[in-house]
Amino acid sequence: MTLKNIVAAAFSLVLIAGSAMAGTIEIEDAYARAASPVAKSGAAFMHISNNGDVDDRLVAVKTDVARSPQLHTHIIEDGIAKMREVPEGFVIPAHGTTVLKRGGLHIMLIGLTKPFIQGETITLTLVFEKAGEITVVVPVDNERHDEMGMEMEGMKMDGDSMSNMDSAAPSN
Ligand SMILES: [Cu+2]
Repeated sequence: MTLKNIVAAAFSLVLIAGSAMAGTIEIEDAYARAASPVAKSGAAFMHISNNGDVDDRLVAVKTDVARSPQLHTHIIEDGIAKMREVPEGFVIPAHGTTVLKRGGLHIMLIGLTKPFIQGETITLTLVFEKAGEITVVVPVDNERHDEMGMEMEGMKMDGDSMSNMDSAAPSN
């Protein structure tokens, strides 16, 4: 076992509360962020692995930190990066990992009920089609930059969801 694996294993034990051993789903490297202390929306990212023999699907997220948690992806339309809700959810393939990251699939937290303070944690309950509900304690890391360094500042939202967003400070 490499040091990285050991760290990841320890990290996931800390992150997953309660039903960590239930089902075949494993959550690693979760973090959440918002663009500023007054941002009205935030986002969460993580690696979701499926150790089972059948595909599963993340279909919803429940949390008390946002009035409207949504599953989002990014698309490029007319050369502009935009976010779209994914109503069917995210497939977690059997013996595979689905990565939620900046610029890609993510959990959008619209209508924050509290500021995201660096170093604090939020609690998300992920609802899977087969594995059921898994509650994850997610550290807030507003300062983290993913490997691609893809910044989404200024990105536009489509449609009605725009009015729910903090357009002055998109947080993803
Ligand atoms: Cu989004």
